[in-house]
Amino acid sequence: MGLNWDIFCRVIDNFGDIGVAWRLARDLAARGQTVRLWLDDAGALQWMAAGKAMPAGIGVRRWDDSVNEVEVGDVVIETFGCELPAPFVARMAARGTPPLWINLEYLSAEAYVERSHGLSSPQFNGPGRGLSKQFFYPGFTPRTGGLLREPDLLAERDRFDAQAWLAQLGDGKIERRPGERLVSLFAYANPALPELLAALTTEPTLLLICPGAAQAQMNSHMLPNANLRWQALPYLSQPEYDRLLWACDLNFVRGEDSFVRAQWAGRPFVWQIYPQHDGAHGPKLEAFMDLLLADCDALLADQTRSLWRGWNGLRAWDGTLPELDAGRAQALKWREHLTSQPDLTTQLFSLASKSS
Ligand code: TRH
Repeated sequence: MGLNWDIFCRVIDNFGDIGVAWRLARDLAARGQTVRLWLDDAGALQWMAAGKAMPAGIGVRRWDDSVNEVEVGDVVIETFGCELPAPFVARMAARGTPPLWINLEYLSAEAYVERSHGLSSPQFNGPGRGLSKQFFYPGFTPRTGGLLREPDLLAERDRFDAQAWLAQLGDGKIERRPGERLVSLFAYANPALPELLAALTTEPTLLLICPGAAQAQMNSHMLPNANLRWQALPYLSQPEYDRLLWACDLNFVRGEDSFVRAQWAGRPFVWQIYPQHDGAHGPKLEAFMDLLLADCDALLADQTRSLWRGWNGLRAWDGTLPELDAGRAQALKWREHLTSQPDLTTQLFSLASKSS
């Protein structure tokens, strides 16, 4: 069933909003859908979508007045409460068959997600009178909207040749020495960075740092000893960033989308949560760790909690890194648990088929 989808996204800050919207658009288009992606700032697509031609089925549109001239699609996705233009909503209400109207929310493992996923908000007033907006919460359990996972993702990951891929990374300038542990770092500015660098010196390590705050924070004085080397990466396209996560032994990720992709990588990872002024990120972090570590060996669980809390500035950290082999087994088990649930796009399809 090929439908027309309108996805709206406002870039608040960083790259998570556009990252999720772009990944969703790509997944829909790869499954035969036609997508118009409305963006107020498409700047990050220059690197996120680099390398290949625009995938067939996706039209990236500037979120301006032209939105009021097009025919409304079968499904309208408002990402992260970005508020659709009133004239567009009025035309949604006037459409012969009203579109399925989804508000795609931020990802969280907290209990409210299961309670709120699927709730409807009937519009009694305003331009959308008569429509009903449905809240869609991604998540990690069967009573949520699931996670973005392309149908061939894990098979591609299994076929992946890390050695060959690394050889061409950064124009061939990334050189991993034999026996070196490979760690990727995508992070907000973090006062715990020196502690992390010290902890990484316990084994020969090559740290690959993504652009942004962490690269800006680094300088040569911060390398405690020769066991640890680092190299700066350029921005990679989304598929290439996924491959970076597949290639590394340990990944430091942040926000929402890189955090999810680290879970599909099946490698140990550390999540730097998006910090919120009211401290809401603390319980959000704990809720995810409770799920992730529910059936985990006690030592690994303790060390993981301690590292994650320390990396997020929530508690002191004693500098212990969990053992990588144990972490890898745990990451694979967690991934298996996640793959037993329907992915986000499949769940959207099932809502769309019920509404048409
Ligand atoms: O950039 P982020 O910190 O985004 C955050 C979060 O989404 C947060 O919840 C939200 O409130 C805030 O933005 C506004 O991290 P995130 O979510 O991982 O998004 C980064 C995107 O960039 C993701 O799609 C992966 C992509 N990326 C690449 O494509 N190439 C790269 O080289 C790198 C480093 C990232």
